[in-house]
Amino acid sequence: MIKQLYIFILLTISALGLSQPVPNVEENIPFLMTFGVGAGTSWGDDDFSQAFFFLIPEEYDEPFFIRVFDPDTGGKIDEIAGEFDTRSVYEIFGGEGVWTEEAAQETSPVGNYKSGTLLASRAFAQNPRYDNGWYTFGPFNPAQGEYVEMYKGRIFKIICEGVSGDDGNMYRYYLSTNADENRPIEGANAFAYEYSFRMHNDYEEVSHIYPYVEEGTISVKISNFDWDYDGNIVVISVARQGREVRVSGEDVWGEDELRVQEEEIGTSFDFRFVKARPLVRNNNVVVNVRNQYGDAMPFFTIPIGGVPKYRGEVEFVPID
Ligand SMILES: [Ca+2]
Ligand SMILES: [Ca+2]
Ligand SMILES: [Ca+2]
Repeated sequence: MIKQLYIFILLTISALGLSQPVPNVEENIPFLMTFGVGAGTSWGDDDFSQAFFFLIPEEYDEPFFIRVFDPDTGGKIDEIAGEFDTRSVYEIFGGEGVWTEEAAQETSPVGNYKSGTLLASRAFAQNPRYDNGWYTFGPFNPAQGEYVEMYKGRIFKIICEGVSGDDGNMYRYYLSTNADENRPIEGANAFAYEYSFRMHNDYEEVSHIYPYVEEGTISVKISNFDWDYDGNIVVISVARQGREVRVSGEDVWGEDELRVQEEEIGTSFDFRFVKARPLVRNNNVVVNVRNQYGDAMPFFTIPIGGVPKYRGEVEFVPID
């Protein structure tokens, strides 16, 4: 019954989920951020590696592409340290174990996190050809992914790592049916167990991530790295109007724990990243969430169950 309900929810989203940029529009995150291994962690990236999963619905059987915006490190968009000398490698995996391998569902690049079959890879340094533009991986065949019954679809993984240099690589993804332009796959989604991203340089802009609360979740531990005291991180849910979470300073982790309420099961949290005034510029931050067993929880770019809205206090009207 629970599984059926879950699938129903996924299908409901499928009907709505027509856009597939990563990060997605609702997240309002300008860029993913991965630094070269030579950078100090005080720049805001704890491990120089970012893994993302793409979920292709089982009904979709055409070729698809994974497009990367600004894959290089150089030019206007990226974060320079001295001179641009960073190489980033993107690797795309499919096949058995790409997601089911335990290390793949962790938040650090440790053990067999590059599980599955390597389908494509490419390194980028400073490259004006791809600066402020797209590079396309593929075509891929959906059958190359790992089939996961619970998600009624096939999973692929892309890992971006800064293998040398000390600059920050900012980039985005798009899961597309087309090699030359961004055309979404209906019903597809993307998720990660840790987000390493760049905040806006505008305090009016609020970024979001949407961790999904599975059945059996009792409490969640929210960890954020190198927040630089840039305003507040606030949790909204169907049962929460806005609970502030302990935030981190420079080059350290901040942690906080929330008890999950019954109504929150089977919905997504809305973690809001609200910037400080005066403006904190070029802030990079890393976030992950774990349940009471210590398992990392997925953030879906298209929030499961939609963007959660606080349902408000229930009013009891006495009956005379
Ligand atoms: Ca450099
Ligand atoms: Ca870049
Ligand atoms: Ca930071």
